[in-house]
Amino acid sequence: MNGNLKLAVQKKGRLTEKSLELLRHCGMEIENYSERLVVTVRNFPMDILFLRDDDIPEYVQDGVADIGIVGENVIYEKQSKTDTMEKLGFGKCSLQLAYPENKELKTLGDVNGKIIATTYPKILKDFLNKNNLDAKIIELSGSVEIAPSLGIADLICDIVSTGNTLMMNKLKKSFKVFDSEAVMISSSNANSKNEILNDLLGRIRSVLKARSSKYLMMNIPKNSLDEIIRIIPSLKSPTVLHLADEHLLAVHAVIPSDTFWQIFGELKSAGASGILLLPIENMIL
Ligand code: PRT
Ligand code: ZN
Repeated sequence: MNGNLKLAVQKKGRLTEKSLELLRHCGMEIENYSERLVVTVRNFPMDILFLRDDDIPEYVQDGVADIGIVGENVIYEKQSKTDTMEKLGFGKCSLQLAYPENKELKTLGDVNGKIIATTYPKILKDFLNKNNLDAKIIELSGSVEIAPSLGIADLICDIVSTGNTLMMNKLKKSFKVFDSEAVMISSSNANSKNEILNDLLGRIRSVLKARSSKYLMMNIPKNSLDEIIRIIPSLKSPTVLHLADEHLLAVHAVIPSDTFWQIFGELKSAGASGILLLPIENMIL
């Protein structure tokens, strides 16, 4: 066994590409992995284990892998004894109760006495218990959305992302049971490889930070500087530069990505022109 950090990633599924993309943004050179179970990163002391997502919590819990990337829904369902180190901002979805369009489900209490099909019986059971509800759970291994039309369940409890699958099966979402996104989990064993792990986490955090921020550049009339500074939700004090035209200034600032369109109109009204919004590759604060 080498001393490399072992990271478990989903072999083939919704989290695979995004997980590898994140690692590549962290500077990792990962060769073509398609049919391999283990790949060693060329320029970082880490082996990537490709597994089914359902197996990742247990492999990490048992120390076969030191860390893993998996959805919170799977961690909860598997009741694994692992630590969540970082939310990764992708694989976002929610587990929702959904029912046939031609039926009514007005209050959560209407769930009482119903039959609910799901692939997440543990999460659903805890949700029902927490809300003092009594319903029968049918566990299916897939294609939960067809259970009501087959007549084997009144409702379903399934993962929803865009809502297209529900719509195609004439189902309506009603109550949210659980929110999920991809997270990095670790086992207690990972401690012995703390240095590598801290290096990886530092890189991941700086990439995530950079993704949630943008670099804003614009020219403004000199006399609107105070107003512009008030409008910009800058992480730090904005940079103000003189231009050849003495009536103008250039203002640069790092802003949270999701605020740009909220302030765009105000910036224009305050006289800003030549507005540029650029992605940030990496950010170390
Ligand atoms: O083979 P393996 O066991 O590894 O993969 P899997 O088929 O069990 O999982 P996979 O690849 O489908 O999903 C991996 C993880 O991605 C899940 O555990 C969630 O954390 C996350 N995720 C995010 C989703 C979705 N979005 C999602 N939309 N997982 C599943 N879905 C399915 C859902 O089950 C339903 O069938 O997509 C359908 C609904 O999508 P919309 O967009 O039509 O609403
Ligand atoms: Zn799975």
